[in-house]
Amino acid sequence: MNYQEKVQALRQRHEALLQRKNQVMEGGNGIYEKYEYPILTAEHTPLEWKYDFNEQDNPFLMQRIMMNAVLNAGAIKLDGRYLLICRVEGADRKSFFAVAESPNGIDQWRFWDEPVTMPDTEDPATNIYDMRVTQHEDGWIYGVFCAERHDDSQPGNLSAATATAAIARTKDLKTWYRLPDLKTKSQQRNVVLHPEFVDGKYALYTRPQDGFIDTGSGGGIGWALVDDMTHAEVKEEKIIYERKYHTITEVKNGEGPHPLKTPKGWLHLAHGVRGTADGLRYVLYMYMTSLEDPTKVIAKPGGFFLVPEGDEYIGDVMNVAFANGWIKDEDGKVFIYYASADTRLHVATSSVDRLVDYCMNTPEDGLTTSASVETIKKLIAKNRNQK
Ligand code: M1P
Repeated sequence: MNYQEKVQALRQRHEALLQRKNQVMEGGNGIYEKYEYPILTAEHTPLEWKYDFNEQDNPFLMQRIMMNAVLNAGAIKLDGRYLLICRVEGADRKSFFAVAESPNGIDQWRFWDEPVTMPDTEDPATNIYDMRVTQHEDGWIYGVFCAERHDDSQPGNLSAATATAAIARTKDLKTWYRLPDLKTKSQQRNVVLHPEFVDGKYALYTRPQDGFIDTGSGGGIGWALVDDMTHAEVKEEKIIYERKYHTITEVKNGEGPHPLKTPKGWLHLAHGVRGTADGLRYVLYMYMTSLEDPTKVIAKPGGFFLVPEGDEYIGDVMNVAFANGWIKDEDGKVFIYYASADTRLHVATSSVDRLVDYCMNTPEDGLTTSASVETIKKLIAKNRNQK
């Protein structure tokens, strides 16, 4: 094959991947459907980001810049278009944001030509990732994401880092206006902007943490009201979803995307983390809060909602399911975008009615084996009465 033929073959393979249709996987749990293929991987990133197509400069047709992963995406439906603001990670370990678009929310995802140019603050971050996107009733689309910097208070420790909630806003996902980072007493990751004003203020879901990885003694999903997103400061923080011993949130938890408003309450997707002999296990879980008081949890289904399965276990960080984006369609269909093993992105589909039913009718975690057995026996007895 000559150079041009090699380029053509490369482009054809890439195009076939982008156009591949996705199918619902058989079986399932009735709560949501998973799909056969991941929706976005490093292989989906545009060839122009990776190859120099000048034959003189790149006679071996090598990738000049390699991509490692596409994961943890914020999501929004804008002017009828399904859009994901993905965390793309290069071979150099740096994450950046890039928008991918699909005509149906399921397949044929295609990245926009260029990654997002995110302006820095006067204290530039080393790495940025995991954007939660909120179309706020103030008219802006906000992106709240993690900005990671070296912790210069520990000069001898190359792994010492700090996590801060960074904020930017846009009208079109193309031009982003960076705002000052969120001011808080502790480090923060997994900060999410609620879509409506509450008592005339902006409301944030927070995740206070003592260190870069450890949430420390406190943790849990917090709630804070903020006067002004252009100088956002958390003065008071209240934990609305605590971590609990011997549950899926024992080590830490964090809000996923912003909650969806339903007639029965706010529907939340979050992640919970527990320790195992093999490291941390990240799973997704759900809960609901009251429309009148969004800090009041009104439904707390026990256990996990979605976990990595099969190939999803394997990747850069094993045993991780993570989600920071979902889209509710006009007909009530819900697209849940989750990443597996910090490596690739998937979609699962459900509906508002099914997710509310799941939250309202899944038994709570009784926190002991005896309670779990009693819960199972109650269901068995109920089923006996069906005969
Ligand atoms: O590696 C799993 C996840 O770890 C972090 O999440 P958390 O702050 O809850 O520990 C984040 O770095 C996230 O990006 C990552 O997927």
